[in-house]
Amino acid sequence: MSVKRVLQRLIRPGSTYTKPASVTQHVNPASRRLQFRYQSSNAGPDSSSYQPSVSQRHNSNSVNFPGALNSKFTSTMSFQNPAEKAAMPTYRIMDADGNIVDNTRDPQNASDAEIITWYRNMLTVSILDIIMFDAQRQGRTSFYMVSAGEEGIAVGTASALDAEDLCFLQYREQGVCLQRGMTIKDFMSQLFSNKDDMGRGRNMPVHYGSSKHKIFTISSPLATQIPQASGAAYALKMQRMMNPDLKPRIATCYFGEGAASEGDFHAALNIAATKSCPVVFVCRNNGFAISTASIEQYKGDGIASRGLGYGIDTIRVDGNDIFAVREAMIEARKMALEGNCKPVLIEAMSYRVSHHSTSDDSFAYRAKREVEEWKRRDNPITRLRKWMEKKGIWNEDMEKEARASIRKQVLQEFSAAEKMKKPALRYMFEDVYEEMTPDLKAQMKELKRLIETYPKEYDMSQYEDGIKSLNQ
Ligand SMILES: Cc1ncc(C[n+]2csc(CCOP(=O)(O)OP(=O)(O)O)c2C)c(N)n1
Ligand SMILES: [Mg+2]
Repeated sequence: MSVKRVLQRLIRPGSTYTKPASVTQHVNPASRRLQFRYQSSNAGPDSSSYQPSVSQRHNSNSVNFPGALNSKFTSTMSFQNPAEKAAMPTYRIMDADGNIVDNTRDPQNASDAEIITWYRNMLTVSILDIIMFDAQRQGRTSFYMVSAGEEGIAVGTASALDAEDLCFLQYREQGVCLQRGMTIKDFMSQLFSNKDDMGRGRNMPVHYGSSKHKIFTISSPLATQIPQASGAAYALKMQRMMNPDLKPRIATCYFGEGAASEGDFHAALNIAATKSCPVVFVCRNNGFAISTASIEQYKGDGIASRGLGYGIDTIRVDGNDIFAVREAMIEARKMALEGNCKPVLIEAMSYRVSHHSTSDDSFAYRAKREVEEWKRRDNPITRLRKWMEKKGIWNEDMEKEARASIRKQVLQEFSAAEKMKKPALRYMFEDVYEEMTPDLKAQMKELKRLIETYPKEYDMSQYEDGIKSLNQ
């Protein structure tokens, strides 16, 4: 289903169109006050945040122009230099050795069993990654992207979400899918584009989507998901305005620091801030956008500084610390839903240990030694493992058993998915529109004619229902 249709459905039923606010300028000669009055022709969900009047008082010591409120006048000329300001701190609960930094409190309000589930999910992602990367090298799949080093960000943030929250992903967030209940079979069906793939084989490998798990289908053009998430969050907010009995929900949006260079990122943050949308943006800052190191991509203080620039509550967290990431998301979700709602930005720091994708050889642009050092020094999986071992809820035998059983399950699903038929060819034409258009019907008929004319060129046995699926 197209995003437009999904959003239309989200907004229904009974939604009303909110006309944009108009701005009129009034000069009151008596008080010599310049006023900008914002009038909404239809008091929308943000009417409470409109400034009824913004005025510049005579002899005031601070600027009150409508474009910059409460800025103090100064007679010292000084250009603000961002390089002189301290970088935003990085929040962490647990250090690289698995020790709790602030041991005056329990790191999590979660049971041991839940923490073990997060650990197993991170492990599953990393084992799936190794097997699928090799499968691509053997020519058994066309493409794959691993999340090595970023499993903690995905699993930790997802563990703090409600099952009904909406998720907009980039592509390196398999951990979110797993934590939300997608199975290894679901992954394999998508990766092999077989008949059980929820996307019916229409997308590149790794571009997962699942309406059941409220995961919008991943799309390759970078950053498209960011304004979609702002829009969906706005729709969620409007839904609740029309029906306050509805459960509060947020949209979450994941993207890399490279995607944050796209115009869509800026438009999305601005609209989310000005319309007070309940969306939590999660930027995975892994240091690279394919071969472009972040140091070459921007001059500012990471992506977090941009959140502040848009008036958004922002936190930077240590992405290798699953406890910190989860806690930040719990708090961000709460903040996003409070009062009139608002967006929140989490910048989760990590290092992309892997190549960008199976199409990339990262040693062409970075030293192998640097990568090896990161692997050895810090990792979200080993960090949590060390913590669990110190707490006495994990040991070497459990590790061996977990790795062996996950590996076995992945391999079983791999070979089952690989043998399964491809989706019926008819799905190339169906679902593009609610009803198949005359053009699409003509194309489907033409495909059938071609296959019948050149039967040796097309192996129809691998497609569900063979050529029959193309009957009108
Ligand atoms: C609009 C657009 N431009 C370029 C690309 C090619 N491309 C795919 S991934 C990528 C790097 C993205 O980096 P980042 O957002 O940091 O995510 P990461 O891969 O590091 O997880 C680029 C440039 C694309 N898919 N879409
Ligand atoms: Mg990146």
